[in-house]
Amino acid sequence: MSAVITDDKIPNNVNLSGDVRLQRALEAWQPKFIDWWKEMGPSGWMERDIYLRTAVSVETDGWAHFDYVKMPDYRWGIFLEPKQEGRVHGFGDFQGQPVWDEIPGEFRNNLRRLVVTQGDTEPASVEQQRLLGATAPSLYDLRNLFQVNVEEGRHLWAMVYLLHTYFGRDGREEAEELLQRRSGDADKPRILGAFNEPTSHWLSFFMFTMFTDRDGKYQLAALAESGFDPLARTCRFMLTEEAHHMFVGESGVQRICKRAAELMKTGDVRAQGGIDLPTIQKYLNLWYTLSLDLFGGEVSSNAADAFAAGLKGRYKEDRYDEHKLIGSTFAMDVLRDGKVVHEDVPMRTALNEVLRTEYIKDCQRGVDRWNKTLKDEGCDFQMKLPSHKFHRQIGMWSTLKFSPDGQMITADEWAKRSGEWLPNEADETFVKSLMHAVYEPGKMASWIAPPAKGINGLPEKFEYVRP
Ligand code: BYC
Repeated sequence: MSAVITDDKIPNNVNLSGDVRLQRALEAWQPKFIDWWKEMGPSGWMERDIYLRTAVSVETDGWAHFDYVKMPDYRWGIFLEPKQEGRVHGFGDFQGQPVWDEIPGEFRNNLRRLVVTQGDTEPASVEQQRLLGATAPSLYDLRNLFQVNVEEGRHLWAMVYLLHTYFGRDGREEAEELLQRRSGDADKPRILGAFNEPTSHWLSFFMFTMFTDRDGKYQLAALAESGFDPLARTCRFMLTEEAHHMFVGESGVQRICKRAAELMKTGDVRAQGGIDLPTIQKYLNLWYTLSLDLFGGEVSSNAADAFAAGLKGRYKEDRYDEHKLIGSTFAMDVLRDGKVVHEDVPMRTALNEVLRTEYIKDCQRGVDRWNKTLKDEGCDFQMKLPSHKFHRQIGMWSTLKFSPDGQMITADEWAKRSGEWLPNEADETFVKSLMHAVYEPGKMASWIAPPAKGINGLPEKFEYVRP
């Protein structure tokens, strides 16, 4: 195990050449991945030189090496954080015992399910975004889209490595299926809801990277605590890459808000080619609530089992004093006989809600920064996260209807009003009507403000994607 990533056919820091059988199996999967990338990756951009960051080592100074690369030549590979000698289980029934380098048989199925679910999201997001290059608001944004895409491709590699190495034949079959499911496909959809939703324009892309990638941050952080050490180490390295994706989303929406606020000073935002703030709020409502669903049910025996077995912990487990969670409870809203009541729920079964609560706080911090931008522009409108009960499709709130401020409403009222709260067809048509590619270095589409600075210290007018 070294920090340096090799130049092998499959770049890695796990001494892949020391395990010929595994190396062969992954080398057989590699061309299928490339075929999938060419078919389902960014459409029409494969021959272009893109200014991308690639990992050359897992050390702080090595994971962000910038250069022009053609996307199919990107160094997808297997990068794990170095092993910490003496690491022990940090939580659950095995707390204090040495972490595992192999999976005990009784936990194999549960762990495989988590790894497959995580792995499935990565190619799904690339599929969702594959047509966006045709309408990029600038070369800067185009390059950021591709950076996100190639890294999601690498995150698929991270999970496929685990499947091939630790799950035998089942794992190899799952790795094949990860390349066969398709986002939004009626017959073989991706596993989780949000990853089958269309990301048909850049406002949805920025909301996706703000809210859905942020779910990724929290899920990966929970898996980074795992007592199955190879999973923990691979997720830790993935988290370093994930931060950029959320930056793309948060700063993207912030720039759209800024532009709207600027245009408000001179007239109607839409008429001047901007996206008005109430429309931005609707897309926030949509993508935030789709992403809330990704945390699973509020009360979940799956979550309790994963915690007990030491497979999936909480966000930054170190912050807590108690790590077994036997006998403790979490106070949360639940449904009892059709009514919302606040109740103590056994902590282990409430862990999806605990993680979702941390996520909500993090989303609020981002929304606060957007609101500061609006205020600085002299604008009174403030963006707001809707209630966690609003527009849910997974968990206990999905059986009823709630308004954005969390009031229970009838199905009739929902039918009448949901078009005020979520993007309707007219909004979707309007937003799409603004999406025209701007490929001239330094130029921006009418609906988005320029970024505060360029990539890697370069100017905003740098040619991030060569013609
Ligand atoms: N859609 O006990 P429950 C990312 C299913 S994003 C559809 O309530 P559990 C990324 C569930 O599978 C991070 N089905 O939930 C971001 C189960 O089905 P089975 C991805 C759903 O299991 C942007 C049943 O409902 N990370 O990285 O405690 C770009 C009851 O489940 C959904 C992970 O997913 C849904 N939303 O928790 C690129 C981490 N939710 O098994 C990448 C690994 C639940 O009964 N996964 N179901 O048939 C997990 O930790 C858990 O599987 C979940 C669900 C948190 C997702």
